Amino acid sequence: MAQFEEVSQKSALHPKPAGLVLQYGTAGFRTNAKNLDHVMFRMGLLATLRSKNTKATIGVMVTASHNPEEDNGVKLIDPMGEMVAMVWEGYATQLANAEQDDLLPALKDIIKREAINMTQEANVFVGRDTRSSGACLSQAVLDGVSTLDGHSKDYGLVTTPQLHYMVCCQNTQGQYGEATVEGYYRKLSQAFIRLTKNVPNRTDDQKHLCVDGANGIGALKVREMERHLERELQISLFNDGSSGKLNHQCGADFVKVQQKAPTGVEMTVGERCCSFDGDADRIVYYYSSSAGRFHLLDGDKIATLISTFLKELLTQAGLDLKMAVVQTAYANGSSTQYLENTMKVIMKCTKTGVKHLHHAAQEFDIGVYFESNGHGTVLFSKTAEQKIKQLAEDSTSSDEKKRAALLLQNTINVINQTVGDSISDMLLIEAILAIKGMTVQQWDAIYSDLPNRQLKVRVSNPRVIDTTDAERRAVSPAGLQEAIDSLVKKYRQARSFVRPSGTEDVVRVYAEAETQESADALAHEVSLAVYRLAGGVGDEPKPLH
Ligand code: 16G
Ligand code: MG
Repeated sequence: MAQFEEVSQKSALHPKPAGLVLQYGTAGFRTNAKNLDHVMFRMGLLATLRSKNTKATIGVMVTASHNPEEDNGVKLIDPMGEMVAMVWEGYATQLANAEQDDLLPALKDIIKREAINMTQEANVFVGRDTRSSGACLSQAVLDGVSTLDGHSKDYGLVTTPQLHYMVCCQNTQGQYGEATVEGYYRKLSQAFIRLTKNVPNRTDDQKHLCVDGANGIGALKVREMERHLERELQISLFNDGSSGKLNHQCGADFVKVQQKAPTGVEMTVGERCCSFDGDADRIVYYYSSSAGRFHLLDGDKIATLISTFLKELLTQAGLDLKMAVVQTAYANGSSTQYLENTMKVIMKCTKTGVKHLHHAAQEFDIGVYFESNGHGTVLFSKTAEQKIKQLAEDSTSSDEKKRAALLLQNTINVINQTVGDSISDMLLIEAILAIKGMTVQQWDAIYSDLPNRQLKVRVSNPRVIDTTDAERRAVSPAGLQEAIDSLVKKYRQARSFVRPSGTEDVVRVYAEAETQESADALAHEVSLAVYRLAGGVGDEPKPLH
C-alpha cells in the first residue's frame, strides 16, 4: 500500500538514534528534546492508528510537564479525554524503540493485532506547551499523522488539560462543550461567575489571588482566561514566562517537593497564593504566616476542601449519591484520617499515576481524586448529573434544595472532568472559599499535616522492588518489608513505603511521623534498608541532619 511506502520514506526524515531505548512511562515519553523527533513522528502514526481503531478523535500532547526546559515529552489522549488505554502504551514503547528497518513490521503488527481497518478515517488533535523544542516536535507528530492519511488539527500552544478537554468535546459532539479554547474559557468562567456572583460581602481580599505560572503555558492561558472572569477573580500573575526559566525554582512541583515558596513571587503575609506546573495539570496553594512560616495546601487539602463542600451540598439537596475520595499512598495520614473518621467519606487508595486514580473514581456517583502533588479532579457519573439536573429544574423542591442543586450543577460545569486542570481546579477552589466565606488559614486548619519526608535512592535496577496493596507494601526484595515494619515501629504515628519511580531511574522513599525529626530519621533509615537490600549504587544515603 502507498501509505506504507510513505512510512518508509518519511520515517527516514525522522531517524531514530541507533540503540536509544525509551519507555512510555506513567505519563508518556519524557527525555531530552534532542532525542525525541523520531518518537514524535511515530506517535503521530500511532495516534492515527488509535483513531482508526476507536473511530474517534485522539489527542497528542507535546509536553514534559514539570521537567526542565531542555526536556520534552509526549502523551496520547483517548476519546473521552482520558489517558490512552494500557495496551496501547505497550504499542507506543514498541514503536518508539523499533530500529529504522523494523518500524514497518512493528506498525503492521499493531494493525494486525487490533484488526485495524486502514480505510477508516482518522482524526488527531495536537497541542504543545511553551518549550522551545515544541514547535518542531509537534510538526513531527503532524508529519506522522499525514503519512497515514489522517486528518489533524493543530491547537498550537495549549495546556495539557485543555487538549484533553478538546478531545472529549469533539467526541461527544459538543455535549461536553465546544472544542475551542474560547469555548473552554466561556464554559468554565460562566460556571465560576454563577457560583460566586450571589455570594454576599465578598471582600477584595477574597477576590484576589497570587498565581505562579511556572513560566509556562498555564501563565499564558490564565491571562487569556482573566478577561472572561468579569473581575470576580483578580489575579496577580508571577513567573509568567517573560523573563524566568520554565519550572526553574518555581511551579507546583518545586513548591511541593521543596516545601517552600517559589522564587519570583511577591507574597505578602497571609496572602493566598497558588502554583501551576509546567503544563498546568497540577496546582498547590500556600501562604506564609507572620512568623515567616510557609504553609502548603497540597492535593490532600484540596481534596478535603472539595469533598467537604460536595458532601454538604448533597445533604442540603437531599440527594442520595455515593461519593468517594481517591488518594495514593502519598496522601498525608492526617487527611485520610480526617476524611474517613470525621467526614465519614468512602476512601480508596490506588497506585501512583493519574490513570489509576481516574479509573477508581469512575466507580462512584461522585469521585473526587487527588494526588498529594496537586493533580486531581472530580468525576460525576451520568446518573449523578441527571439527578442533579432534575432537582435543579424541579419547581416543587424547596429553596434550600434548589440552591444546593444549582451549586452542584455549576460545580459540574467549572470542573474539567477529563483530567486534573490547574485553571479549572483553581476556579473551583476559589468559588468554594468564597461560598463558604473561608480564608486560606481556616481551610488550612481543617486538619494538621503529619510531618513527612520524601527521598530517592539510586539502585542498579529499581524494578527489583515490587509492591502490593496500592504500593503500600513491598513484596520484593526479600526482607525489605520486614525491615521497614521494624523501623516504623520505632516512631509514633509513623508510616513508610518505597516504590520504583515511573518517571526517573530511582527508588522513592516516603516517611511520615509525629515530628519532622522522626520523619527525617525514618526516611533515612528506610533509604539505607533499600540501599542495602535492593542493590544500592554510589555512596550510602547520608542522614539528613
Ligand atoms: C507522573 C504522573 C503523576 C505521578 C508522577 C509520579 C500522570 C499524568 N502523571 O507525573 O500522576 O504522580 O508521575 O512520578 O499520570 P514517579 O513515578 O516518578 O514518582
Ligand atoms: Mg504536569
